Amino acid sequence: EQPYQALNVDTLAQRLGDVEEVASRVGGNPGQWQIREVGDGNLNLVFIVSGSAGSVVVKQALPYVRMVGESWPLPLYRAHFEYYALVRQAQRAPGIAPEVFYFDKPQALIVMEYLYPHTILRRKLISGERVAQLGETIGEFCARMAFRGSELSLSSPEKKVDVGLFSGNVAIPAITESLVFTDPYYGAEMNRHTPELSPVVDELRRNTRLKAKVQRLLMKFTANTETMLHGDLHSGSIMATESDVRVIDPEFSQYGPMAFDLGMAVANFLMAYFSQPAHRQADELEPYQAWILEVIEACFTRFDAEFRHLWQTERTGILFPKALFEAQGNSADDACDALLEEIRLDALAYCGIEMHRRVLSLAHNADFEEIEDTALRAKLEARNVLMGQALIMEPEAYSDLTALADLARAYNQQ
Ligand code: SR1
Ligand code: MG
Repeated sequence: EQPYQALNVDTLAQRLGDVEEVASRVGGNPGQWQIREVGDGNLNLVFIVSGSAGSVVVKQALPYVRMVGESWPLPLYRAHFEYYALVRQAQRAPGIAPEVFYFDKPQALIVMEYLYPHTILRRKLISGERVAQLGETIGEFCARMAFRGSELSLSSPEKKVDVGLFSGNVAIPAITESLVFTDPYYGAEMNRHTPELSPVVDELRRNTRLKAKVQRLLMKFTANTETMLHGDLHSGSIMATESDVRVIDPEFSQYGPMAFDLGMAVANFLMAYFSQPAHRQADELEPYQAWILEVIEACFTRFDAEFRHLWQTERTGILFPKALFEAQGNSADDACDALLEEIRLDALAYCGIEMHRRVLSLAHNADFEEIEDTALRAKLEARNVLMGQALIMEPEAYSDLTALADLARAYNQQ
């Protein structure tokens, strides 16, 4: 077994050229493969490798956080949790995650399907492109993963063994615990924000009730192992064409609350919404923002519909067993509705937290980051921060989807 070595465009063909699972898909002489490093994420190396038979993606973990450098070490073992997550996603929500062709644990690398002509959803939203069935696909994906990774579906031993397996992944959840849930709400060292946003940030950080609510949500996030999460379902973890939607990059996968992925995805749609005035001409702005609100509504609606469907057709786990409710002819539909309402409220609160961290903590979103006029950026970020705060403080007021869209429209006018 070779010791770990980070790949580069010069060494990749020699390292992977005789791996049958790779060579057969790329084809031809490895010496003639075209290799590009395309990683623009925060953590890893990503290569596209092309030959006479086709292309694959090679993703390799680095032993440190790429966006910060070697001063922030990060264990390579995260790659095998990403691999486990991809395998589970393929089973629980077929056709959405990229197919895995090869995994090398010591080298922390995964060779997988090259998605083409898909591009990163965030870039599409910034440039005003529409994607058919976007909200529906993401809502359905979240519902399938939430339901089928839980003890509503899995047997108790299977679920517990999997929770045990994923509990070995300690470094990655720690990033989310600090960067997402804690840093935005105080002057943490790695934080940054647009200077003109300071008055809004100061006010937010004085809100003790808000901070307490966020910490309660963090408690839920760390202690609740309801289901296997994607863990980082932002618009950079979604690739799409105008008619196909795929979810990539589950390296933040862990067991956690059912509402988390849904909330994070919706937050990223809302950030796309609030940043649009900087990216669209006046005549395109209103219809495009209206489309994003439709995506959010579709996402929540499809999540509920798919979850209800699975509740009725696939409830084989220890939770809400059919015999318990149906022996006397009762149905458990009310229990499902109550659970969905709880998930909706938590998703809205997690959504608010993700809206905050992307403008206040370390890892920002291009949606706002690429707005060069900092005064305009701060104005749009303020709308986003204030809506996020409302969602955390009072999710019950916005669980109705019309109220949620009205709230976004109201902040968009401020
Ligand atoms: C140090 S990692 C920063 C962020 O990048 C990842 O994509 C996650 O969103 C993480 O919070
Ligand atoms: Mg990522």
